Amino acid sequence: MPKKRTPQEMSQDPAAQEMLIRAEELGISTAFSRADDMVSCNIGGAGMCCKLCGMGPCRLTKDGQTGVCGATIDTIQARNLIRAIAAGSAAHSDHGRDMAFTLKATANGETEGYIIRDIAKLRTVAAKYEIPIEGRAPEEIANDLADLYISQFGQQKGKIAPVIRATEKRQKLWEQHGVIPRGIDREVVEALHRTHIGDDQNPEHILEHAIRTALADGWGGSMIATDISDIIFGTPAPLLGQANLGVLKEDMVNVVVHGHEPTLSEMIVAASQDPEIIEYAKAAGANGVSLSGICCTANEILMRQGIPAAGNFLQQELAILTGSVEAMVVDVQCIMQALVSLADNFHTKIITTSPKVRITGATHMEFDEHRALTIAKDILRFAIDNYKNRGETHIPQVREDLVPGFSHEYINYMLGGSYRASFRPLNDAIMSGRIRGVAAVVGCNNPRSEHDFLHTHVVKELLKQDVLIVQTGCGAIASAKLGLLLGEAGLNQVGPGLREICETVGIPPVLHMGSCVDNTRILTVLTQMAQEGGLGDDVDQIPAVGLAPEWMSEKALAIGAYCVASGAYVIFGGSSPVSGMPDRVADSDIVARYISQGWEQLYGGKLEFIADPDEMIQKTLEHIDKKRAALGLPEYDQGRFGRSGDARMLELEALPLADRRQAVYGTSE
Ligand code: NFS
Repeated sequence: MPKKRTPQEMSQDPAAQEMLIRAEELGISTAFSRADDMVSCNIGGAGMCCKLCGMGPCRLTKDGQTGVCGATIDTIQARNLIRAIAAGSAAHSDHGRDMAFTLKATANGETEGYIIRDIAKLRTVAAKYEIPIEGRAPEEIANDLADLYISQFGQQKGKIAPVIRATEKRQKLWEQHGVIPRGIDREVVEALHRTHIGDDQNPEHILEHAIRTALADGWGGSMIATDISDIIFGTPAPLLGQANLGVLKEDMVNVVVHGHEPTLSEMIVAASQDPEIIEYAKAAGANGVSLSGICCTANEILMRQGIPAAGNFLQQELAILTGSVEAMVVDVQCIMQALVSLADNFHTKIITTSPKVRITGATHMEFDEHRALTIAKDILRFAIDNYKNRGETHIPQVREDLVPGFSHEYINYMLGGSYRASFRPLNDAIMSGRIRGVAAVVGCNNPRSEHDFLHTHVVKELLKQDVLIVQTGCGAIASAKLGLLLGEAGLNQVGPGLREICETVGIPPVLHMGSCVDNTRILTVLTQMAQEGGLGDDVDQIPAVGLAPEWMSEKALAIGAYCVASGAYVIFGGSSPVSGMPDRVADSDIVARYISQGWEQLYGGKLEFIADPDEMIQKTLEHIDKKRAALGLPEYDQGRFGRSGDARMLELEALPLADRRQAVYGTSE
């Protein structure tokens, strides 16, 4: 029998624990309990099961064994990995495609409720592709940009346009290795073609195409999604938000938006503030409509509107368990099918909205950007009508403030102000050793590990080592719940050098950069840091590491692969999909070795799966220090900093006057 965990072992979050206890009392299953009941398959989990044709499935468990067709374990693992990367790239990119269509429709006045909000970003992005901007209306520019972006998906030859935003050196490297994506859809289709029975069988050759497919995501679909979301909904800048289940309201109609695309959730935000809707809610006996988000759609509206996040991936079911949610409105990705049967125990309505996603038993109210505001209002009225059916509620009174909104544009601005915005101060801080390096801690939750623990353990330990943290996705929400996204955390939870920076610039030590498609903002930051000078001339030389401690989705693998191809060392926690035979020595695992040492030789970045969080931290610091040494930077020494700012003032204040004079002026006179 598998081990049954206690709520405290399932999650470190007190709000989640409270709801897990409630689930148990009510006899309702959750992803946590199902993970306990369902032992994962270690053959499939390690990528050693091939079910690509009807001669199998072939489960390879012994060294030297092959599938019916003769496929080796290495070929099978490579094929499974590229298929996952292709699916992840497809998901992100299809989101990007829909954003591009929305931009086109908005530019042509065909949408309802959308405007081009960030004209400056529109012009900046368009100018990168030499789309004329001078003397043109925003709509004309947006129309051209939308056409360019839409064409990236079906393009057959050449290079996808956004790769020109990488460093010169990186572009040459990709060119040399033949991995620049030709068209976004083309690379995904080719990944499927190559892995059909009887096609590409050389693991390294398969994995080179995995790189090209992932690049089509990171420097293609995802980057397009981020650009357009900023153009239509505004580029994020810091604001105040809240996170955790305690944001749900006892006296209001709670509507939780869950999924990924900002197109619908932003319209629901607008609709919820409409006087007509507020009146309708009041007539139903509520004090209005309270919106909150789950997963990446939460991050989209949190970053731009300060709409609270009810939680991350593993809290979607827990939100419903509060009994206080009138409607959970979902679009695409990371939506558990279990929501519908779970909601049957309460009054909650699950509303699917994407033409791509239906869940049996859910209410479908299809979204269409041409009638966006009308549909958003219909959805809200439907939720309000359900308020009268609310039964007993149990909302954990746990929530934390946070300051999200760190787009790369804002980071650039905050470091230098309007007139001298640049990454210079950040590079200087790394060069001097005040900041030891940068870590991006991103990605999912996974019920196989303690919810939020791996994310926040890694973050907290790295902060003490003066590593500046940037986060997106569910990882960012995990840290938010612990108050790590507040300025105060920059004073008392970090090493002395990083504290000086947080204090001077006035930032939290963990910068929330957005949703998972917004990992492209991290690519941009790293590229601009390389271009700024002093940290080498390409991303692979920067003392930086990417981590996905609680990964579970195929999208995470796509992100990992494009970050590697962009030059980053990427560490995944949990289990490895390419771990191979238990009795094989690690080095004979061709795929695991290739994505680490092989890719490092080619791209300067590598992908590794490390289950132990302390080993993740140690490898991160080693890598950062290795990169510092290679750049000839001073060795990191925590003792050199921290004697400035508020802490120093307090220290001086405690001294007798003469000693204070001595310390400040070098004389007691
Ligand atoms: Ni990204 Fe994982 Fe999903 Fe967002 Fe959360 S689970 S890979 S973080 S919500 S996509």
